[in-house]
Amino acid sequence: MSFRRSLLTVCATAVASMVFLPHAALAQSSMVLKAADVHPAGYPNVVAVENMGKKLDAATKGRLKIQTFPGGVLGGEKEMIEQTQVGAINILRTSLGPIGTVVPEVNVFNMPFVFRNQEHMRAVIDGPIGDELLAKISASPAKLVAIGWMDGGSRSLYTKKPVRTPADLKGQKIRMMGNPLFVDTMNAMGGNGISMGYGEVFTALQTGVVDGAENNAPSFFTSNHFSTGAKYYTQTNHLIIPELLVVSKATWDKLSKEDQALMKKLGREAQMEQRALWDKSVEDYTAKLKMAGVEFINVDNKAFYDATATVRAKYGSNYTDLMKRIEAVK
Ligand code: GTR
Repeated sequence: MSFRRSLLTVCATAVASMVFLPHAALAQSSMVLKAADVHPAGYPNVVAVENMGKKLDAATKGRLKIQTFPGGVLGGEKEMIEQTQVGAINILRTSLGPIGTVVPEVNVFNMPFVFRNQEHMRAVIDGPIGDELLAKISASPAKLVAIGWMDGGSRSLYTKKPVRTPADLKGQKIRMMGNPLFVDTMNAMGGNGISMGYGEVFTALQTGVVDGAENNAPSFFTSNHFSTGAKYYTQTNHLIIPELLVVSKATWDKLSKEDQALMKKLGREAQMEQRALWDKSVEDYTAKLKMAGVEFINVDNKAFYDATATVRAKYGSNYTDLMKRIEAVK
């Protein structure tokens, strides 16, 4: 084929494909979605979002991709929520804790001991109540579209002095996530709750600005907080807070209906995939913490449950019916 003929063939094919391409496909531009997380590469939530990106890439033939920014490189969780609200970050995996300050309706899941255990929390987020809360976030003025839950296990206390009862927390400054509900929770548990971003906790523990903090085993290990002398890990399991995958509303509105449906489907798949990775990582990091000399202290958490009744009464009065429905989930 001569050069001229082959050029003509290329042009003709290009014109034909433009003619036959559906209008919607022409309108959909390529996008690389920035996905942020405070956790490092390899953490279950980060891996689940990376895998979601691979599926999205394959399903859209490279038109939509996800680029992950782990390790808090785009800021602390509070700042990342703000950046997602304005569309500077497209996808965010965040704890529901700080989301409670922008969508107060979700605080029902942020209350101490609202779930009986992790299985109960999973049954709730997988069912109609979980869907309702995702919808509430998306319908709120927060400019976030919630496309799936993730597992954050349960949070327990780590301190430099052993804690067995609420009385042992007296005078101890304990870092809590940024939401007044958590400061109230720690104060009710007997300590002094100090609200602070995740990225500042290591130095605060090292310098004695705080005496302890609270988190799940994977976060306790990967944040290196255990290496600051906070080596007593009291199994209070006081907060079982699910985590979220949200898309910036500004980004969402640029997606076609089909792409939005695809993102929702992949968000739900990420929810299930992260859970399997999560269970494995809790086991691994628990073993690593023990190897590093962390002492796990088992307690009867009834005393902590009773101490926080005032917090459930104060915040729960906004969700009396919902709390009954949560309790009724088997
Ligand atoms: C982790 C959670 C993070 C962050 C952190 C914290 O368990 O996965 O999203 O909220 O806790 O304590 O700030």
